[in-house]
Amino acid sequence: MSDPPPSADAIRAMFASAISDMYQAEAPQYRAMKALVAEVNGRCLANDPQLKQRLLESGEFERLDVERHGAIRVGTAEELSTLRRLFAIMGMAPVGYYDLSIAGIPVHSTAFRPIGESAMRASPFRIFCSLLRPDLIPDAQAGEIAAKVLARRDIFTPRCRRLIDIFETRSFNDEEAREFVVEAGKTFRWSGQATVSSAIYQRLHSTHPLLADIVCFKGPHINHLTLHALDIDAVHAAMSAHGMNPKAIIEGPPRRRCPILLRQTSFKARAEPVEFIEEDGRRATGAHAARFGEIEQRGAALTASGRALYDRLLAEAQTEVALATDGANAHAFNEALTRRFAAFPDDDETLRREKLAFSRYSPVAEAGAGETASRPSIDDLLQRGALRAEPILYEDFLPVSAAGIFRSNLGDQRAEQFIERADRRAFEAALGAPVLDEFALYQEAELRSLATSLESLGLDVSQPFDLEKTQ
Ligand code: OOG
Ligand code: NI
Repeated sequence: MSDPPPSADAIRAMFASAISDMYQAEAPQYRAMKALVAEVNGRCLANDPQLKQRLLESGEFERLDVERHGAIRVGTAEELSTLRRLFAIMGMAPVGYYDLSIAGIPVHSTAFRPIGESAMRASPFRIFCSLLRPDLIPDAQAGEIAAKVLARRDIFTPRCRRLIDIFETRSFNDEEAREFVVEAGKTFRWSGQATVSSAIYQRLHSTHPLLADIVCFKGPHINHLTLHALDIDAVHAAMSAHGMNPKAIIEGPPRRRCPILLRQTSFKARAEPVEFIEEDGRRATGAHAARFGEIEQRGAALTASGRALYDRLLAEAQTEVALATDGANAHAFNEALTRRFAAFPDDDETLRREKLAFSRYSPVAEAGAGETASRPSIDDLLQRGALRAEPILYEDFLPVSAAGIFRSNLGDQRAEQFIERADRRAFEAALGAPVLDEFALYQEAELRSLATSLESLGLDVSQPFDLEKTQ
């Protein structure tokens, strides 16, 4: 009898760990940040025994120092669609379409991520993946140079391509899975060796810094990894003292009692030495800033109406205080943000009842359903203690936040040009598949948890429960 093939979850966990080791070796500042996050997380746990208990129960405790995501940027449709096939091997599907043109950044993106609670528990690693949009490059000649340089490279090793082909006909054995992790990892490593001359680099960099980062190197190096901070404000505040240059603000909602969506911040990318190959074959040294480290803290997934409220309040805060590119007025911005978000309910029960956030329901066995002469409502069951609701965690990203992360790490000092030009169809054509709708995933998870709960309480769910009436 042969062993069962390694699961997608197991391959993803192996890959995440290999990428973490690789990036820590490549970027010492990231390693230092990882130590700082561990120290602050340790302090949070020591100060709050209940928090530790909750993390132990949810299985989160053991994976606390495991990276939540990383990010890469690619140049062509072929690179993106091959990545889709590569990530599929690790159970990572493209979820969401992010339009970064809203902030004058010439890419659009998706997140390759595991689907479902148990996969997320097994290994929460995601890759935020952006594709260059030549149509948003204002300088046609620079666009042509970029296309020519990109056409010359293959970001995958021949063996990696072969393994992807094999996987599409049958599953891997253990040895192939291990080999795949090594070969796939090579696509994402850093090489200080540019593939172009300093003149071409300068030409592309002055058109847009992102263009140089995407085009001038052998492949889509990891540009950051992201750790889970139990207290993101505390880590952010401690960064400077530990020799890191933090972003001025934490992107996302303000600090709240009941966290929603995603808060994230980073230390800024530092220039590192690179070597160019000049036209005459000589080497020239230069510098390139692209790689940084990020922390995140997640909260409840919002429904479409919750999200609309979030987007509105954030836009209002941004209108009230336009954040300076150097972040000098961060304090005023944070105050405006907090003021605006006072309008966002800050307790789980209101978020649930007003359908601003998605909930996961679970039955309380001891309570039972009680006498159920008439069909009880969800609210009845919750009140009676037969049913429990907790927020579903947001597992995706936020375009405005992502744009803020991009901008502060590109050294992009230009004023934002708002030219909203989403093109999801072009992105999906390049990807070779539709992206999944994150709202539909959360909705499904909510409904499934409710159906399972009602069933285990012995309530009749053969007819669909009237959600409108009962919530
Ligand atoms: C990606 C920035 C977006 C996030 O966490 O929102 C991102 C990039 O800089 O390539 O990773
Ligand atoms: Ni990120």
